[in-house]
Amino acid sequence: VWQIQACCAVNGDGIKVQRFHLEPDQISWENPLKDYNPPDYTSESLFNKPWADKDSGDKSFAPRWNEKDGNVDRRSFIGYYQVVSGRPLNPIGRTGIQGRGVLGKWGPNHAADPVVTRWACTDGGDIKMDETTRKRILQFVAIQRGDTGEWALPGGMVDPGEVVSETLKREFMEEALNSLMLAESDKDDLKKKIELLFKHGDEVYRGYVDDPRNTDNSWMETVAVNFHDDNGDLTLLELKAGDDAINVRWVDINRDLKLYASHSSIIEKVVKLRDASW
Ligand code: RP5
Ligand code: MG
Ligand code: MG
Repeated sequence: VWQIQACCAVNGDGIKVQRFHLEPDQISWENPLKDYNPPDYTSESLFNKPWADKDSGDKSFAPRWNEKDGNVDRRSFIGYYQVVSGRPLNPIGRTGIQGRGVLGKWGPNHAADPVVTRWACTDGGDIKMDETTRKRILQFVAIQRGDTGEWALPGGMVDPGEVVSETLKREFMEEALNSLMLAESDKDDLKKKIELLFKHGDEVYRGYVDDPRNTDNSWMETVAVNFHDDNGDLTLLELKAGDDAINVRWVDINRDLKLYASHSSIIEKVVKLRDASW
């Protein structure tokens, strides 16, 4: 069931906006909901930000919905979305809040998530097997988010005009390797290493993210790519949390992991791909 996050309040400007309560069968727009009157909230922190859209009522705001709109990709991976009274409609359904919440774009907000993995090893250097599933245990690089405190993939928003393959590298460097705090020359050296390590990735997911920031008119979508480290090259890099991450570490993967948004369902796809323990 999508919109599991629809129960959470949206945090912004130091205030919590409580969502209109929805039962699972009230999420789909197909089911009429007579008294649906969710709070309309767009965070003031978005006003006049160059990376954010203007207000839906602003006369100078004339986006090309469902298209590549200059530098901004307003297409959804889910397909064509409707626009009602100048506002895109969340293709998954109601979320209990209208407006943009704290998201910059009306409609899809595109992100990219690097899933960097390796096999867990015993102290003796052998690959660790799970006793119940009799399969190898996979580890991934997880960050702890500063906003919610939850553990998550080190992903981030695709910058205007940026290609996803660059976002994957940039966000991993910023959040898991603290590249923003490096001197320019050190950053260049690190970038060269990451170029090599991220040369071959396997896309595991492209679609909607059940993100706690989603609203009826703005939502997250992502491309998740698995970079598997088979010969320990990535292990040589020193993990250091940076930017919006407050912690980073290799985490053993199993089905009980509780992660931010729908990240554990992305992890599950990597597990299937690598035939790892779940
Ligand atoms: C999630 O939010 C995406 O899957 C990605 O991990 C993240 C991007 O947002 P920020 O980390 O930039 O806040 O929906
Ligand atoms: Mg980031
Ligand atoms: Mg991030």
